[in-house]
Amino acid sequence: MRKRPVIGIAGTLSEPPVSSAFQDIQRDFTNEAYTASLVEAGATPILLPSVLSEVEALLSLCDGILLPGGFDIDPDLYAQERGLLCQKTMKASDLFQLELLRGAYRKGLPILGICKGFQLINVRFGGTLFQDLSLSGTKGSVHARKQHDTPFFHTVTLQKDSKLHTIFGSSSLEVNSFHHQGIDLLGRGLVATALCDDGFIEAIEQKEGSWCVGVQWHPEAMMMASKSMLPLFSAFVEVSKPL
Ligand SMILES: [Mn+2]
Repeated sequence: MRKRPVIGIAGTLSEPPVSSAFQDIQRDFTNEAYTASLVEAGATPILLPSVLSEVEALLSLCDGILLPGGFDIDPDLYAQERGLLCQKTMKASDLFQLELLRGAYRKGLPILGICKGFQLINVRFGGTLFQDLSLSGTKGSVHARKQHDTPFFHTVTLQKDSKLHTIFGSSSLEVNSFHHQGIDLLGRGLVATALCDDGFIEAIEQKEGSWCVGVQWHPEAMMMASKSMLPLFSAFVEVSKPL
């Protein structure tokens, strides 16, 4: 039997729920939307625990890396002071995920970044973020809703000659939006490949090295209701084929 590509999902550290008997022990988690989307696209997903010293060993198990959504990135990692509008951060998660990304890129492994993962790719290559979209000078309220149970969508325009344009065979997409931060300065070697009508960057690709794509929206959450985002996961899994 041919081996299915193994995709490592970076774990996210979080405080335990109130029901836990161990209130001082953090959890390291992913969610079923990521695992189900990867399985549907033909991969075997594995959860990579946030153990910084094991990054190289963890990477050796993987044919591709998925960087998931999560808390805000510690502004210290893009050389900014924390502002009042920056929300909860978990620097230990950021440092692990950044090291995973650095290692994956060095080894030429395909990388898919989602929401925080997309922002992390930008930070890895020296880019910066708006700590809140309201600080950008334009109206950023279109991108986030307080009630996370109400899916909110907007249109993005895909740039010609981008991987996303090829993957979807279309110049625009309807995507969900659950972010209060966004890319300000674009990192080295990155191209903005999807834009919202208000000018915010919604997807990026790295020009050189690994297949490295980041999207600001949550394709894995969209997969729970429709197959419209399956081409993205399928393209990622396809390039992650074991050698
Ligand atoms: Mn958005």
